[in-house]
Amino acid sequence: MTEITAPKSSLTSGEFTDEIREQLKYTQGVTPEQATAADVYVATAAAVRRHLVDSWMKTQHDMVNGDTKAVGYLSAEFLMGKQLENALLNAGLTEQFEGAMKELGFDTKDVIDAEYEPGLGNGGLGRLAACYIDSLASIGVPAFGYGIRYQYGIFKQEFDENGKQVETPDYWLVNEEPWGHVDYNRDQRVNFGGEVVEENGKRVWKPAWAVRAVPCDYMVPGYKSGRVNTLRLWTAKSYDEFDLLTFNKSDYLDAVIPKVEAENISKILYPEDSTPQGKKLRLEQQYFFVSASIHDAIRVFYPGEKNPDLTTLPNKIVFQLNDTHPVIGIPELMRVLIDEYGYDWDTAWSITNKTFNYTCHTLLPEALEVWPASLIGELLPRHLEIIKKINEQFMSELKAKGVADDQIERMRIYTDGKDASVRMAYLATYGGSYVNGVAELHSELLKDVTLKDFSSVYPDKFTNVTNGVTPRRFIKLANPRMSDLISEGLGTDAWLSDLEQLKGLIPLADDPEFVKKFAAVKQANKNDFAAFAKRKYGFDIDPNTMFNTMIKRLHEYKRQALKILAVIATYADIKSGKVDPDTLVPRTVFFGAKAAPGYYLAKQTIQLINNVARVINNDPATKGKLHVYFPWNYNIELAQNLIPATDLDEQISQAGKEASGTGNMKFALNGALTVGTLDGANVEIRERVGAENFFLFGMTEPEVSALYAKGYDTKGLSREYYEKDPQLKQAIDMVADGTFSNGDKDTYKDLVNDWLNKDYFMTLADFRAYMDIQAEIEETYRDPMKWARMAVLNVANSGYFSSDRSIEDYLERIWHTGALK
Ligand code: 8GP
Repeated sequence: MTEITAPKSSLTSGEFTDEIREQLKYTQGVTPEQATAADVYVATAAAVRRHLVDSWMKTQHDMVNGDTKAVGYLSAEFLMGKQLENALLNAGLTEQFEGAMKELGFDTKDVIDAEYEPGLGNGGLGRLAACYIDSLASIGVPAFGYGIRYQYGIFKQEFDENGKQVETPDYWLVNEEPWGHVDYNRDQRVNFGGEVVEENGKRVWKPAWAVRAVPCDYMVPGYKSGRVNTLRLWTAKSYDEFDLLTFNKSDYLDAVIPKVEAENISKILYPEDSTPQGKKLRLEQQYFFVSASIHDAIRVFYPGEKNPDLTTLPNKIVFQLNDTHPVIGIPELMRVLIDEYGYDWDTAWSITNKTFNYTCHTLLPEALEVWPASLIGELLPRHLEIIKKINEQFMSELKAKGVADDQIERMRIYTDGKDASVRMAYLATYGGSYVNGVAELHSELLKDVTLKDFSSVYPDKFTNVTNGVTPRRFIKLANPRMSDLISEGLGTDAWLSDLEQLKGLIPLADDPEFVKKFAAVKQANKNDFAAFAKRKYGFDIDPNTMFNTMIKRLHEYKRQALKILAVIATYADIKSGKVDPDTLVPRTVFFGAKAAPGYYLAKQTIQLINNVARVINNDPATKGKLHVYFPWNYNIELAQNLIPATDLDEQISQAGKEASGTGNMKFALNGALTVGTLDGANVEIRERVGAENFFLFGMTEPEVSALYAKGYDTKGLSREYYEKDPQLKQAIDMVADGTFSNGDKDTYKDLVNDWLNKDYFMTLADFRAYMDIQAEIEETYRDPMKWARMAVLNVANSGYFSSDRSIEDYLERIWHTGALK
């Protein structure tokens, strides 16, 4: 860990107030009396940025002039969350801010709330990127996050009167956005289309059109490191405002078409999670940001050099490919080195191979991007040639290594024939130095299943880095009460940059006074959440019930369906009198989830959950005993409010499907107990917090595989589970009979059909085990001290899941670099 302990700034509140006043005057043009909370937010952001500028410039200077290799984190998504509080914390200005707000007569909360949350990511993959750039800066490693400044982030989710998801565009730039600095002078030209011709014995790309990539820079301040890195997000601009000839013919709309088409590239984030969309625009986006970033890195590290020695590039920067989205960077760097700088193929290959590494974030084979060769050929003809040549080299290399012909065929990066295509995960695996999965189980499955052919030939390429989350945002900011209690318990707040120090809390789990305080913190957080939910959603939540939360993207493999079927089963038991509601632990179940707009069964599940909530919440029979709430538009803000208030969190994916999960880590670190399967990082969380402090249920990955082998999904075996288990049957029958659709039997028929005839993710097969574990959960919850003790032990033993540790692992296993001196 870094030893630099920089700001607490010596600035006084009064001085900070003056700086904010100055910004109000000169940037906003308002007096403090005229200012709204939104004005004060913008002015404060500008004032904070000023405090970061010197460290930012120094970090850039040291990065270029020192001998520490930088990290270029290439990611199509950065799900940053609101910036103000985080920037204040990392700049050491939190207290000054509080003082300034008092002086100016503003509520800090109103000012923080005025920020519009940017949603430039879909879920786990994008949020992980945000945690990683926070940790890189906090450890003091020079780094660039490179991505796209989408004009529209992940869609806003609303529910209509039938409980269906409705998507509306998320125009996050409606108001002033004070964090980004648009740098028109450091733009890059990105070419597309055209053809490749032979000139003087060389292949020369003659592109048909070009887009101007303009960077917008965001400072990424480290926590107490004195370092500030850069998140550089590219915007697509047209080189032509409009076509004068067409305009003169009075066809204004046609005249702006080229501009609109060029600028479309950074218009919207693809709202897919874990499934790729084979869209041309998506490939354009990928190439756009990767090409601009590679050229940018060369500009930064070889300033002003006409003939840079790019054989030193791997000593200057290492590029991490965040999933397959930026993999076109491999042929792009080859092209740049060969076509633009005149290197021979082998030298270019050696540089490229050393510069790139690839992180895979999925186990769903359909999520590994495969691009039609024809599309690559149309947009990037020179790259297609290079990819074919890489493939030839690869095939020969495999042959020389004695790999069997059928295996070589299976490993093709470029597949010939009518439907010729390019497998981006294979290109990344061969083209870079290392491949990592994001949790131990995931990395094992990558080696043994998904990329087995590759790991058998290149075993040393494969490694694991278990994900992590930043404790600054997800403990300190999200859960200030618990943070204070931890600091009180440990006698220091140094744990915020060395999270394993939480282990010091282990003895306190046996100190009843501490455990009581811990329980009181949870209760206070629940009270706060109830108030927040009332304000924001109009919900009337009873904070004296167990808060049971499932928040994540909606996907069949994550099995929100299992949770809602269990809720329905309990409801049915209450209604039929089988269960006396007074014997149940009163429970409030929360869901938060967006479904990809084109994902039909996921959207049906949302509709079902909303209607189960409507029916149950309005039924006097379950009043005070069982309630369901589905706050819409799940985002980072909701996560930061709900996670600290949760007693029990759900990590119930089918074993072998969730690559890692990071929500599971945030919950454990905030003192929620987990009910979960042996999947993704759950395995490691359980190992660390102790089996006795984790509610495990369900099939293991080998059991899942065995059940597939029996034909579970192909022979309709799920129906047997339905027939055999009256409680399950009852729950599914209620979905089918219109109980949750005002009597209409068709509303959920596709969902029900799927459960009974296919159920690929084995919801029905795991239902009984899931219901059985509930008894244990309830019994434990009835003993508040026991529950709180287990929660303390979850917090104490989860320090490993800091993203600082993940970054240390990347540094050691993959990047081979470190902090700036
Ligand atoms: C997600 C995984 O589903 C999740 O388990 C993991 O915690 C997270 O990445 C961060 O590693 N994966 C994706 O979002 C993903 O694979 N997205 C691309 C395929 C579109």
